[in-house]
Amino acid sequence: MPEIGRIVISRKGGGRINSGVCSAFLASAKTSSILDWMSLPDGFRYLPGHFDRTQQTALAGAILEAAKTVPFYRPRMPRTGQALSVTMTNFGPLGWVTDKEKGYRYEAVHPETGAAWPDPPDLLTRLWDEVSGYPAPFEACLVNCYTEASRMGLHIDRDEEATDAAVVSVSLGDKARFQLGGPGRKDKTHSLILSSGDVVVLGGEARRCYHGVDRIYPGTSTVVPDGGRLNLTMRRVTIPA
Ligand SMILES: O=C(O)CCC(=O)C(=O)O
Repeated sequence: MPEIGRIVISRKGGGRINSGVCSAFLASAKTSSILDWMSLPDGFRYLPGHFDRTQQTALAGAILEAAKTVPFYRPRMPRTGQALSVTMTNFGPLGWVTDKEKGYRYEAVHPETGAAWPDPPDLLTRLWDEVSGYPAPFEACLVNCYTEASRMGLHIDRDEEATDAAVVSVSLGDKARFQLGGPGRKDKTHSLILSSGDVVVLGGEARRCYHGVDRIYPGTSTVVPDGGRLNLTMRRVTIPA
């Protein structure tokens, strides 16, 4: 896997420019290089290694514990019913779900068991308070489970009313190649290797940008007991009263 240094990236709408150690940007013919980071959208923040190994293990454990009552299920695309390559569950008062019949939406209960989504771990609540800059708590924390073959196509998160709130994302387990583009589907994409413990914040302009995951690097972490990658994305769904 190409790695060219350890850097921290933050664009001005997202807060201060960080310093410290982190993972890696990479370059390819189709994607931008580290030298292009100034063209990243405002409001993008990358906090590498935000969670240490102990915290990563605690988060992975909390997810596996939650999965006993709200098991990972296989979501389906609206209309076509095509299965996504990730499985999903949620924490919080609301959870993001999708199926053939009703499509993308937020629901208070698991689509198969009818169980309420569990409360999120305190580590996530604290992270939101620290980095989102939003005056109300997140309502949904989607947990995506990736195997080696899983991908997440380029998309913009559009199912929330509170589009002024950042989306805060935590990576656990195997490394993944995250892609961040612009507001147009065909805009140039930047690629960033996300490692276990890394946090990404999509606020400001970045909140309205295409993003996705086009590769998983299997066997690159032991944080998730059975291997693979878990990604948590925290979102405010409704506009606070
Ligand atoms: O897995 C990731 O890093 C990104 C997840 C994502 O884009 C989403 O859940 O909307």
